Amino acid sequence: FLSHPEELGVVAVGFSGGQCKPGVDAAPSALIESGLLTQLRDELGYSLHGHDTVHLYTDLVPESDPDYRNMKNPKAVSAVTRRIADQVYNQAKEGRLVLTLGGDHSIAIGTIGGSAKAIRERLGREIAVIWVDAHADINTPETSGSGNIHGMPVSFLTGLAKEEDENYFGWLKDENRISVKKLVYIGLRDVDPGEKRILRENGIKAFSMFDIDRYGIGRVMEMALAHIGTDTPIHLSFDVDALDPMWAPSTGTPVRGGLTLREGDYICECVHETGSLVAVDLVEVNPSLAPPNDIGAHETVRAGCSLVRCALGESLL
Ligand code: NNH
Ligand code: MN
Ligand code: MN
Ligand code: MN
Repeated sequence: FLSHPEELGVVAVGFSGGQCKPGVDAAPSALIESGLLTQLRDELGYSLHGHDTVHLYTDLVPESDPDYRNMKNPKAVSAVTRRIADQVYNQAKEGRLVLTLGGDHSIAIGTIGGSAKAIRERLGREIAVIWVDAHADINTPETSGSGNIHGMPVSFLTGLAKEEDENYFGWLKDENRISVKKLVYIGLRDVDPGEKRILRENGIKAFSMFDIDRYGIGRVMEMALAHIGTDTPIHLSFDVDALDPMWAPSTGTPVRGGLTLREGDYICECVHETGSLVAVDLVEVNPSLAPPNDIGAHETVRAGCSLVRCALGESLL
């Protein structure tokens, strides 16, 4: 699905407005400083585009941003994700693979919105999304208990949450949206009651940690990819909190009982192996949440780098 599979469009997004803990904005710099992009270039042979800037989008954050339909920082998240959608779209329309380094998971409104539109225009195809996360991030503004938009991106992207006003995600059009039928979750273990109802009522495919324990990650990946169907462009959105806090402690909402690093890497390797990957997000690394020393931050950044390298083909012999 890529006309230039060896070219990587990089979008480094230092944005934290989709949740309340500062620090997740520092993740792209931390990942880059630990050598991720140099490895992708020198060891995996990608030529990089757009990698010189870490975008902080401070110019897009309004002075006053009151809650709207229970959402926190709604104007800021809407404006920033709208800009990200353009950036990802511009890279994807060139036929490049797109890597976005977040930032909190609200940014997926932009990354998936942008790649869905580009792949539609370029190939006339709908993308599938593999969402790897401890959480389902499919609250509507009304079902959300927290009001944090990083818990809502999937509801806006699937059209389950609707809004007309351009300042509050009304800029999202059908061309940016994805189908609930082409969405697969892996790693879930902390799903809100309202989200469980949404998953059930819409027949959304989800592999929780229970399924991974029952079938093993090998079978789960077979089933997940079979659900999507071969020959479908894939956008992989990986929330580092899918990993067990043992491997990724430095994240805003760690949940015990998660994936091992090796299981996370395996998911990424399987997605790479399909040859259908068009975009990858790595989100929710927060280097400032690292008790009691910064070993946790270092380990989390290292785990994030490993996931990205696996998705981009490092394990191929
Ligand atoms: N479901 C909760 C909410 O809506 C938590 C979401 N937190 C995440 N999602 N880190 O990945 O706020
Ligand atoms: Mn080329
Ligand atoms: Mn998430
Ligand atoms: Mn999560």
